[in-house]
Amino acid sequence: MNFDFLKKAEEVKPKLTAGFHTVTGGQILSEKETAVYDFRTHLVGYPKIYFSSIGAHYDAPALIKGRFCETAQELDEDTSLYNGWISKGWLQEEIIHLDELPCVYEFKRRYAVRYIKVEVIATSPKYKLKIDKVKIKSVTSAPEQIAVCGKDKREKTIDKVALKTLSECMQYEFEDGPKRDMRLWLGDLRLQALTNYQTYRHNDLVKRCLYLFAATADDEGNISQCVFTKPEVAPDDASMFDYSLLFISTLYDYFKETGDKQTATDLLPLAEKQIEIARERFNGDEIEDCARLGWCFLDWSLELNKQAGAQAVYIYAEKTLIKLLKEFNIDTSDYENDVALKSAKAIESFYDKERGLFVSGKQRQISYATNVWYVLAEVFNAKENSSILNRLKEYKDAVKPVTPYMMHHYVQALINSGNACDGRKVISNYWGGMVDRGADTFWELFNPDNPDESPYGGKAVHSYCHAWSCSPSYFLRKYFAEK
Ligand code: RAM
Repeated sequence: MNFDFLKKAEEVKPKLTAGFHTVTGGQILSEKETAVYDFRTHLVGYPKIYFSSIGAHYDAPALIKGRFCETAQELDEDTSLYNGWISKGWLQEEIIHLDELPCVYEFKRRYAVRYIKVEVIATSPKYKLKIDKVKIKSVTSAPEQIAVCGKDKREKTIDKVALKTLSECMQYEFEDGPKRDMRLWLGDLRLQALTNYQTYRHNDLVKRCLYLFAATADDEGNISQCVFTKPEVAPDDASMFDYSLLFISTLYDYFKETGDKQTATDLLPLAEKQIEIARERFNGDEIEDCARLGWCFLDWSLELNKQAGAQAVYIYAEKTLIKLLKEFNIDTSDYENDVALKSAKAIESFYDKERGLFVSGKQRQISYATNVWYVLAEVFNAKENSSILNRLKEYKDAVKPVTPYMMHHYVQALINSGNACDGRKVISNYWGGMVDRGADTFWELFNPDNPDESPYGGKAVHSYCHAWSCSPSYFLRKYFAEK
């Protein structure tokens, strides 16, 4: 642990501000009956329920199940059927005893919630349970809400939902999702930071997160994929090829936004280290093809081959490192030679001339993820990149994005290659598709072609307020603001 960096992270730890929300009750419930309380918007915070009894003096504890749902669809889900590989521990539900009535039951856990469903498992024949009211104390480190933007009602709604998504994920760190995993992930941070610069401008929170990743890098300089902060700051024991490299871009973006030379100087050596570490995954100038789930992220599609895309992220990150080093007048010739070699090899190994698309792995798989990252890496010029994206759209068997994270990169690739109008349409169709389905905040996963898709083996653990989906607010302000 680098304690100097940890100290710098803690120095800018934010304070949370609280909001108070109440839904009035009055429902009288017998065994097996349920009541649902709707807070009319998504909240992150601590619920409490005011209970009393009706009838004779209570002669047995009441046994209650509370369920906390981010969306209306979740209310009808049978969570007992969930058997996926992500822990059931993330299910937002609790069974509690009420030994004394009346009482105010305060839930200890922080919940991401719009609806609270209360189910009475047991009372006794002598009494019924009354729910008088339900309250939530919400928390965030986002400053005051800011004005929405957009050219029409649909865009304004998308922006409002995106702003809400970001502010709900702004806690002591930029969390990936307040339901799950409630912690700092690098890929999510990068998009949150970009959106933050256009909106809340809570730049110290980005600084804190950069230092948390730097503080927890191991002795070789490996940056972890995510950082825990409770009970104390600690790295996850795994890294992902692309996320570690994107530390460089996150630092570069932060520096360009703030001009904070001290932070950039502190963290530059670690940024360089990410390229050095990533180079170990190359045979000559070609990246290895690894089968291990999670070695490189790109997207949550389980069929996605990551080989070619990983090389594109490497080129993208190395080019960003060159820009960062140039800001400090540091020699970049080694990196420039390397970028040229890796780009040439990528074209030789992964570019299918007949199809005019990049392919990945032994199966020569064509995907959005691979091609989008080559567009972002600017291995070809904008005109050719634009043609690649057009051909990709026509290629019906291409592996499609399943997360707003990948869709962010698709929109950025469209904008960078001169197709901003198409990018804007994607925002309207894709993020708007979630709004059409009732989203108060944007989701972790959304595949309009297969809404039930889950890489986790079940939707019960899905997060419906997920950091990496906040970037419409970045695009709408940075590229489409009405001037
Ligand atoms: C999910 C997390 C996070 C993401 C990783 C790769 O489980 O929620 O958002 O960055 O996967």
